[in-house]
Amino acid sequence: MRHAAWLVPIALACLPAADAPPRGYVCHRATGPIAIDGAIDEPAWAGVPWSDPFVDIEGDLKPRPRHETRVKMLWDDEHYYIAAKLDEPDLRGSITRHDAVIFRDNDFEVFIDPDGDNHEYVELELNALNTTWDLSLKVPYRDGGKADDSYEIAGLRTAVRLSGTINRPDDRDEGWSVEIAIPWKSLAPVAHRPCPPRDGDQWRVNFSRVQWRHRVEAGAYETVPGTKEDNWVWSPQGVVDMHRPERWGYVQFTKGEVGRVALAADPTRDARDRLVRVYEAQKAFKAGQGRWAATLAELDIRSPRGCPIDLKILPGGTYEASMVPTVGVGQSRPVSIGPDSRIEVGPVRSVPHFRQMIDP
Ligand SMILES: *[C@@H]1O[C@H](CO)[C@@H](O)[C@H](O)[C@H]1NC(C)=O
Ligand SMILES: CC(=O)N[C@H]1CO[C@H](CO)[C@@H](O)[C@@H]1O
Repeated sequence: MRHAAWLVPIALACLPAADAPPRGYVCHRATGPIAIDGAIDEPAWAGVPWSDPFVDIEGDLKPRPRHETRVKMLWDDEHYYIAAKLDEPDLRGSITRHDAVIFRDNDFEVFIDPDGDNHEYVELELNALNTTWDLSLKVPYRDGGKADDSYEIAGLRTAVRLSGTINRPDDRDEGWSVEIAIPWKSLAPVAHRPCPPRDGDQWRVNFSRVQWRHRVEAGAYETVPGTKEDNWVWSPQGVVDMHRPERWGYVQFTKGEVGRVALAADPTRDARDRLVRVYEAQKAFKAGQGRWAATLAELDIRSPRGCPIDLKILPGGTYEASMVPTVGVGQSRPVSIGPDSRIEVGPVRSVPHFRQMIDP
């Protein structure tokens, strides 16, 4: 029996998968100048909401972070501004060489994938000494990507303001704050979309804070040997891996006033979630069977009602999984993924006929 609802001649989104949505933030225009000095005290920041507090990278599976972290963002024609406030009773830092592996210290990290395709993204890490590491990746590590440390965010400005004393274990500190200005010009070559963004554009972004367990030896902080770092993040990844851009948050750039603009739901999100599952299942299947699965059944994945996932083995032995995330008459954009996890969103196309329902 077909449900009558499927005959309503309007576009219906497919039943979403159960994944928790990534975080979102509406990024407003700066209403005045921002001095990059680490103090988040300009009038332009005042009315701007803080993000949700950071959570463990694995999400609800893990306890809440010991110290709070939040970010704010703004933009203008020249820059993307990021401010962060990190509560921290024990300010410490040791790395002073630019482009060193900063997360060996406690740090703050920014990840930006402008076009949300999982490829070509930019990362910035800095510690409480304001030492930076900027890098870019063409492809995530999981797909064989390598960090390009020679990448420099041209014109980047960063500053750190300490509330307390650094590397002094005999007192209790309050924390550190960070201000960052990233020129749009520096991102334009990797953005593959308008940069600065247009009113309403959404970019995929995440923030992370690495925090090590420490002890005090001979009056100095040191990391407790054999301990792993904590990763506290804005948009939880579900696993200890920041390099899964599909789990990063949505930053929506707006020219509207604070409080008047709602975060728009990404109409491709459900398709993205489902296709990433196909990609992950294919990876596991290939590791076990030495070949890509040719059908969803082999992967034990079902299409959602009304929105078939199309899985094809391509000449050359790779695969493509794709989906048009709309049923009924309407406008939609086909979304696809392949073995390198790159997500492609095709041009808007109308969906003139009722799709045949796929009853699993
Ligand atoms: C931080 O580092 C940047 C770039 O190296 C420098 O221009 C800035 O003055 C530093 N300032 C503070 C306050 O951290
Ligand atoms: C937890 C995690 O994925 N951390 C990564 C942060 O980014 C650096 C640089 O790309 C990686 O080396 C870390 O593994």
